[in-house]
Amino acid sequence: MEQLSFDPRPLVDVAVTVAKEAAALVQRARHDAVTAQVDTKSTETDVVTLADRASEQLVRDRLAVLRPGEPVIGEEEGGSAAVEGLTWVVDPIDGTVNYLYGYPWYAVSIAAQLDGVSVAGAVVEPVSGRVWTAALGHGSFLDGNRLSVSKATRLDLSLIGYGFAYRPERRQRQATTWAALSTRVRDIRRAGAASLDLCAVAAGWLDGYAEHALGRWDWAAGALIASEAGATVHLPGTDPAFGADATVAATPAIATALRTALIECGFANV
Ligand code: LIP
Repeated sequence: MEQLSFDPRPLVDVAVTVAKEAAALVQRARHDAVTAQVDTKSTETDVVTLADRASEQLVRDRLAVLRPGEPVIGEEEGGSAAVEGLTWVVDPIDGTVNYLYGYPWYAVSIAAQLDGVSVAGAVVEPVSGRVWTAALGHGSFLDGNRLSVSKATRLDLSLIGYGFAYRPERRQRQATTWAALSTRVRDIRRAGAASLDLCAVAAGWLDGYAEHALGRWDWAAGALIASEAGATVHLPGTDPAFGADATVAATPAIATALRTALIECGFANV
């Protein structure tokens, strides 16, 4: 993308304001949301809670006031597939299974994209209150502190985040890659919230991360936060060698080695 003709930082302020409100709702609603009927999506294990829907509605309502007329794509209600112009991309709870269990790695993720490219984003964790942000060309931050990726230089000493799709047949293939990769790195983490896994790369809590089949809402804010912290990031559809729908982020010094290892471990074929 060419240089932006506007300052994207005010969009970050909007994303933070709305994501904090949604995160507060998500946390208040947790007991009722997980004891009430939980619906399922692609499989019986792919859940959506009342709080996912309430959080997305809150975000849509608030954006309609703060940024009237701008389209919103959200995980639960969908939205225009067109991504031209300025569009808000919302995951009302990323890590819904973690939320269901009270495992604290979940977040509200809101990004602004221009013509499909993330220009501003916020990821807010309801449990810890951590606020991760980035604006294109202006760096990324955790609670206002500038982020920078890890200094890892060796893949065999790197900690790599990974993820699984919900469908068992695809998960089986992903597990094969996981097993092969596990012998070539320090260790692998599957923490269950893609937006936060990407933030973890930004903070140097992970040296790299790879997953297939994310929705746009899963990566829109986190991938910007990772790349603004210095990560090498491949978004779905940008590297055919990874297959059609892979998201990969890594600290630059291990990015080539991770790419090679993923390909050799069959990542492209999952
Ligand atoms: C989830 C991700 C998770 C990934 C799942 C799913 P949800 O998002 O963040 O890490 O592995 O496939 O997409 O459904 O909790 O918003």
